[in-house]
Amino acid sequence: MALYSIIDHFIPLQDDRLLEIADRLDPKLHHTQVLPVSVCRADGEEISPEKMLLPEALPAMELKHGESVCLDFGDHQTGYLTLDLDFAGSHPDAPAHICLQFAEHLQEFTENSAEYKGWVSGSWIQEEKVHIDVLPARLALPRRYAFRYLKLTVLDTSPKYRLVIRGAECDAVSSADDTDLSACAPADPELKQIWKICVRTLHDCMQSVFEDGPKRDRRLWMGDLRLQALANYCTFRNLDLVKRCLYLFGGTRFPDGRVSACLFTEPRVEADDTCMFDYMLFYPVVLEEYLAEKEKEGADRETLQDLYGIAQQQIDLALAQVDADGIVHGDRLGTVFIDWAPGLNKDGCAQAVLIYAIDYAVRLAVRKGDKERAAVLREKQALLKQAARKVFWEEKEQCFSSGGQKALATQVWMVLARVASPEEACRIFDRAEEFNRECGMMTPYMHHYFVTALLSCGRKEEALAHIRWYWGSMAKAGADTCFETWVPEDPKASPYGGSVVNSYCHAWSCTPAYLLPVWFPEA
Ligand code: RAM
Repeated sequence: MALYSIIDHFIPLQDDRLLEIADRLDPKLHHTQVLPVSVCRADGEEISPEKMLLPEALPAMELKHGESVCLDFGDHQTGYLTLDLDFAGSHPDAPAHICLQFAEHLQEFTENSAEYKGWVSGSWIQEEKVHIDVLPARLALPRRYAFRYLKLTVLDTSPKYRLVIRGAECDAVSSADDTDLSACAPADPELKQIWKICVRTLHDCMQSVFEDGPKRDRRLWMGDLRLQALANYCTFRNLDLVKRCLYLFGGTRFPDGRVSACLFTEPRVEADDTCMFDYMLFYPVVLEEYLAEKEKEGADRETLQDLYGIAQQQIDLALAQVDADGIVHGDRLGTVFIDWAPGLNKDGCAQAVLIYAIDYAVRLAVRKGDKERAAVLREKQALLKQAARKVFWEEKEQCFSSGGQKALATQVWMVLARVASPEEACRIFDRAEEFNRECGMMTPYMHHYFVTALLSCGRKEEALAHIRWYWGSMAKAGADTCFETWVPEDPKASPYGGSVVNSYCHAWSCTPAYLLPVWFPEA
């Protein structure tokens, strides 16, 4: 189901002072030159690691009409490609027409982009057709790509010559500095592999903002930012990048003050005309977590001063949607994300996210010395909890149900919001499988919250087992970086109507880089 809104003549509210501060925090990008580590012919055959040869073999692979090669750059890269092209045979009497396909995961080469008819634009598919009129040529592609593999197919040359690739390089970019990596990898080999792909994911998504994915949508989303910031605190510790993102979200908002679900930074900073109830509520969460982290290096009163009002406003705007019965009903919720699981009823989750976000707004109020606000919020939160209990708790069934559905996501968010007592919460997860069958989870984003809900009721072993199983199955499926959506029993699942637009390096999926060091330092 499409999840965006289109508002005619949308003019975001703009705060130039906040945007100037964000601009001053624009990070320097680090450049690394990456060469292919192996190559192989790929003429219609399946590409497999066993067929790969050393890159020195590349120039000898002269390509005629319809022939292809695949280059492997050794790991996931976010960057710019340059190719040195030449010819063998007679002087070229016609242009070389080539097709370049970039893949983060080999599975992408098995897709037919022409067949894609989903709701997310097919223009994200990383495929280019280029004419080269004069050879030899140095072809520097202007677009930034996210890839490990490159497939080059000759659509046509002429019978008089063959295309030769003398060299290829990627100018990989990231604002994360590997030398700043403060975290240590877990000793356990399986967890170490998971941690490694998570860190690589975050690294490749850290650009001038925390991008959701460098393949798609390449922009800053609030829900994603929350999880990226957590992983960043345990790895690259670029606190200024989190601060920049908070100022960006604060500096361009909906005219009524709501924080947008995502924003653009090019050609100028501008809020997207999509707002999501849960995402807007993560603003106070990210701000509070940033300030708590920053405190370890010395307090940041300025950021608190600048953004406190905006954070509290998100709660107030959400509270304004609460009905007399203490519930934010579906018709007043607007768009809610939570997860891509098809058919998920999100009403209960949304109510729970509001209760959860108030915890952070209270902490912000305490930090600010705003006792009155803290007291008001606590009161409101208690009412919201009571109402949630009344409407969503099924006494007989001892679980939560939303719109008649007992989805796992609803249990997770209600537990995180502490609408269930600790004993009830713990018992709920004895039946996780039952709720999963009723309506399961589709994204690593939601799986993260499942793991934290398990941890919140002391089910530590299960939380670790879940990380091993879920992220481990991604690693076994050949992930160099974490996938955007992942259903182990249905690897091609996509919320978009075709997995060809799925992102295979998506930062909201990298949270074991936070969960493992914080919760399992002994692992
Ligand atoms: C997807 C993006 C992003 C997510 C939104 C809700 O399109 O990939 O990561 O935050 O949906």
